[in-house]
Amino acid sequence: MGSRVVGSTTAGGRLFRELFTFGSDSLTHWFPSHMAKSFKKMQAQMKKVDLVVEIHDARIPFTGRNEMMREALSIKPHLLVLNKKDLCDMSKAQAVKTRLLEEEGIKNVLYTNCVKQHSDTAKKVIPKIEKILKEEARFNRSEEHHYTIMVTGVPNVGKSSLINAMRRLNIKKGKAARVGKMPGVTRSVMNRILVSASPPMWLLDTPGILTPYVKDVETGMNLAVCGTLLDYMVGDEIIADYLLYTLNQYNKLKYCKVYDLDGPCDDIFVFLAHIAKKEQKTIRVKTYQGSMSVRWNINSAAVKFIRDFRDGQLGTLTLL
Ligand SMILES: Nc1nc2c(ncn2[C@@H]2O[C@H](COP(=O)(O)OP(=O)(O)OP(=O)(O)O)[C@@H](O)[C@H]2O)c(=O)[nH]1
Ligand SMILES: [Mg+2]
Repeated sequence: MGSRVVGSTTAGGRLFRELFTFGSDSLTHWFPSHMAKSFKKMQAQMKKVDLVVEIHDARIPFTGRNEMMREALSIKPHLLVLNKKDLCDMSKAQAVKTRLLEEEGIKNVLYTNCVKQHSDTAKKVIPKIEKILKEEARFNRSEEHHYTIMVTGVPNVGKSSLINAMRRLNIKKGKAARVGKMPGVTRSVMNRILVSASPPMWLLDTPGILTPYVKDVETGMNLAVCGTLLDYMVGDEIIADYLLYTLNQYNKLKYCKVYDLDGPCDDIFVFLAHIAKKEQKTIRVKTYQGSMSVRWNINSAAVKFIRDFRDGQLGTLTLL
């Protein structure tokens, strides 16, 4: 992995850092054995599958999708679902769709929000799948009257949530797939889950699979900010620093109001110390002399900043 990301100099006329530097190369390889096993299993299941629904985080439509998986599964009709619509900047949606078509030939794109109370957008998935299968006549198994759909994507983008939302909305059934805040909740390719009675449609939930090598620092950090890598592998303070850098570059300055700052800040330690003071987050540390001393808890402030962003408290963001 390279060591820096180049950004623009100003946002709203203010001067920010031009580069994001990343000290180590340790982020390049994360491919736990369950991912390798699942990938093989998914390839083996392919012949039974009518269409692949690839889910990705709507905040990072152009980074982090698994290229290896894309090639392996491209033999089937494909729908790209950009989930977490509530967290992305929807004013960019048309530009995103145009660029996906022009650069990658992806013509079927749908935005969804799978959080329980707002999951109506998931209703559009089945009609869209039916439409694609009708249009792509060569894939249409006319003798069959039911569909098997494989749901793929990198970790934590909402694959299991989409399956549950579709079940809830179409057949009024409860949760069938486990969901969680941390990546890596689904560990193996699951049995088929019924999500629609008419037409009968079964979905295969799969574990999030990353490419074995994250190709550059920007991709790695974008995945990290969106909670796709395990935070401890990257480091809370590094993720927080990249997030601050990115919010400034995109002129997304709602954080100033949320944390009562007079203006934007580009120094992560000044910024985290401010949050720690505001939230009264302290930590007791042992000094060289052996006595205990109370300090501002920078790490806990970083965790709060990242969590606030992921919960949508700091506004919406789409990284182009
Ligand atoms: N804000 C928001 N959060 C979502 C949405 N969809 C899912 N989530 C949350 O994202 C997290 C991950 O959801 P999962 O459905 O477990 O994701 P997954 O892709 O199955 O994850 P793995 O099985 O770990 O690969 C959970 O905390 C969900 O509640 C959405 O549309 N908006
Ligand atoms: Mg899952």
